[in-house]
Order: sequence, then C-alpha cells, then structure tokens
Amino acid sequence: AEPPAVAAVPQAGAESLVLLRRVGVVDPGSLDDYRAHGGYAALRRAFALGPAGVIREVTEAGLVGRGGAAFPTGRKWSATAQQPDHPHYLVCNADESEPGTFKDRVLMEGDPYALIEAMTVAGYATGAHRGYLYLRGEYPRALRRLRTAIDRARARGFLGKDVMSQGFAFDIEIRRGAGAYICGEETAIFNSIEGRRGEPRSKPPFPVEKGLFGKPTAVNNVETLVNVLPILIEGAQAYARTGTGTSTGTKLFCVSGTVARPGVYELPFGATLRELLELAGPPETLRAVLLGGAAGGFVRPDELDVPLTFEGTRAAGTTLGSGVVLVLDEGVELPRILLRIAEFFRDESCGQCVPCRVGTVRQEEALHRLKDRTGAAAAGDIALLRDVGQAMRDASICGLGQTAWNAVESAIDRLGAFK
Ligand code: L3W
Ligand code: SF4
Repeated sequence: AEPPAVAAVPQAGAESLVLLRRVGVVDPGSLDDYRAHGGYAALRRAFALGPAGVIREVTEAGLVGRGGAAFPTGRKWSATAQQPDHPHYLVCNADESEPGTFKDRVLMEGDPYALIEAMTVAGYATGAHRGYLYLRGEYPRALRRLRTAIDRARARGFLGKDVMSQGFAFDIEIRRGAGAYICGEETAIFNSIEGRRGEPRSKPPFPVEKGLFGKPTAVNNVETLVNVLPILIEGAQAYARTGTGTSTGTKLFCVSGTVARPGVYELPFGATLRELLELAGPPETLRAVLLGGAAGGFVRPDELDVPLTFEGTRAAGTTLGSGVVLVLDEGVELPRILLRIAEFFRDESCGQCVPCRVGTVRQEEALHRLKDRTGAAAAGDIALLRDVGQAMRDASICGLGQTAWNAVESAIDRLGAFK
C-alpha cells in the first residue's frame, strides 16, 4: 500500500500559506473543488491582461526560478515570446531528482490542477500551444492525479482547442523520466522527450532560442510555475511585499535528516534557518545543515541566523538550490556522507564530457581512501580533490559536473572534515 500522500506535510492547508494553501484541503481529483477554492481565477485574469500583461506582472513580481538557479522568470518568458521562429513550446521540469527534494511532489499530488492552470498561463504568455510535463518516473501517484486532472480539464474546456472560450489553444502531454538524475537538466529533458539519450546540450544557444525540437522553449520548475497563480490573483506589487527585495514571495523547503518533524515547509524568503529548524524540531546536538542538496554547501551550528534567500545563502558560502535542508546531528559520520554524495555523482554522470566522467570517479576514489585518514595522512588526497574539483568546475558541460565537488569542498573548508 502507498503511504498517505500529504499527511507528512506539517503545514499543509494552513490559511497563512500561499503555495501549500490548498494542499490537504482540496480534493485533488475534483475540478469543481479546485474552482471552489479559487481555481482558474488566475487564468481568467491572464486572459484579461493579455500575454504581454502577464509577462509584465511576473517580471514586476520579481519571480525567479525555484529549480535552483534563480533566473528571472519574466525575462525567460519575454525572450521566448519574442522569438520569430515557431512553434513555441513550454516544458515543465517535474523531474525532481535532487537528493532530499520532494516539494514538487507535494504540490503535484496535493493540488494537481494548480500546475495545469499555471502551465496554461505560461503557454498563453509565451505563445506556446503545447506543454510537456516531464515527470519523475518514481512519482506514480502524481502521474495518476495529473493524468486525471488533465483529462477532466480538457473535458470541461480548460485545455484543448479553445481554452475557456477565449480562442487560445493549449494542451499538455505528460512524459515520464526513467530514473536518470541528469534528465532533470533542462536540455537533457529535451533530448529525452525527443527520444534521444538523456545528455545535456551545450549552452548557448539557450532554450528560449533553440530548445525542444530546436524551437523556442520556456522551461520552468513546478514550484516556479505555481507561483504565477498568486502573482496574477494578488497582483505583482502585493506578491512582492512578501520576502526580501531580491527574493520575493515564499519558498518551499524540504527538511529531512535528524529533525522531529521532517517534511515540506513554506516560509517567506528572508526567514532564517534557525526559524525553519524550530518549526521542524532540531536535534539536541547539531553538527551541520546541508543546504541546496548534493550540489550545495554546509552551514555550521554558529551560522543558523543565515537568511533563507538566494543572496543570503550565497553570502554564507552555500546556495538555496531547490530548497534542500538536510539536518545532521553529531551522530553522523561525515566522511560516509561525503562518500555517498560522491558515489551519487559518479553514478549519475552521463559520461559525455571527460572532466565529469573521470573527475567524479577520482573524487569517489579519494574519498574512499580518506574514510580512515586525517591530518598529514589526508593532505595528499585533499590536494588531489581540490585539483580534480577545480577541473570539474571549470570544464564540465553542465551543472552536474560543475557542482559535483561543492559539498565535499564545503565540508573540508567549513566543517574541517579530515582534520
Ligand atoms: C536565456 C540567457 N535564458 C540562463 C536560463 C537557462 C535556465 C535558467 C538557469 O540549473 C541549477 C543549480 C542547482 N538567456 C540565460 C538563460 N538562462 N542564462 O536560466 O540557468 P543555469 O544555467 O544558471 O542553471 P541550470 O543548469 O538550469 C542549475 C540546481 O540546478 N541543481 C539541481 C536542481 C534539482 C532540482 C530538482 O530536483 N527539482 O531543481 C543542481 O545543480 O542549484 O543552480 O533555464 O536556460 N542568457
Ligand atoms: Fe554529462 Fe557530467 Fe558532462 Fe554534465 S558534466 S554533460 S553530466 S558528463
């Protein structure tokens, strides 16, 4: 039997929330219930504003991508909309394979129509008539619920040739991943959908110019898209009052590890890591918190007042990434965790470029040797890790290789691993 879908979301349904507001409250199978909880008001407003008006709202709201790179969504949509080449495509990145990330799953299982509506808004704004929802293969419940939602939306005229009788044609096709982490990289998604090997392409050209099937494509993470609904309903200015000047709105955090109440939490940008940990129930003896996932960095117990914003975490030497907050208590064996991360990258490297294909193997080998070494005995392998890490960062084609050494470097420099 499958575990309960949303019971593990500590804040689900609370009225103060924006993105999780309907999760655990609305019947995910019912379009009528979705509409009774405010559904399709945003798309109605989008039609009233027109495509350029929608892009203006999204830009003024300061929305940036929630998949980890924080690229301005308005700029991406505007660049796609302006391309003379047609057709345009929309791709929703729902591959969610970053270890410790499970926020998009909660949104898709708990409020599937919200993503369908948000994709329709994005298609309208960017001039796309077809959207691909690239879903992590290991999310069978999300698949069932999204399929049902798409079918019911189409049957009721919220998808199809004439959406809401507004003369706009838009439909959504679900494509499932097959377990490869690299297929969450935006251009590897395109290759996967096109039936090719799931390998990243070199950028530029960026997807806004040449994306899926070589055509202009806007590719956005699930959480990014769902933010467009409150932006349209509240208006850009009201939306931007939450958060900080450069990180507006709220963020979903995936809290796991040694906490009393693991799960997905929604907080305004600018809340501190300490405040988030208080909600989740921190361990008595905290060793470190890994922010940003396997490609992120560690925060020490004396740094918990770091503001959870893109700029705040960058200044603290780490990243917000897609919202991973992995809590480690004093009982953990740090070298084993680093080795596990290195194994993951070695396993998931697509092998296309040498720095990453070879570098991830060398990194794992060095961490194997370092398991039982400290001090002077560790110095040679740490120097090797730095060399290999720098080569991966400088010369890899995609983010996997470029960030595969981040967490290990952070553990050595900030936590004194192997001292
Ligand atoms: C037009 C330009 N578009 C950049 C677009 C680009 C992409 C977006 C960000 O993700 C992150 C990393 C980790 N004209 C443009 C442009 N774009 N310049 O902006 O681009 P980029 O290349 O900075 O990042 P990216 O490769 O898309 C890397 C995070 O991903 N990560 C893991 C994420 C995992 C999940 C998950 O499981 N849900 O998100 C691992 O590294 O934080 O920052 O759309 O096309 N001049
Ligand atoms: Fe493939 Fe790694 Fe190169 Fe990315 S960096 S293209 S995952 S080999």
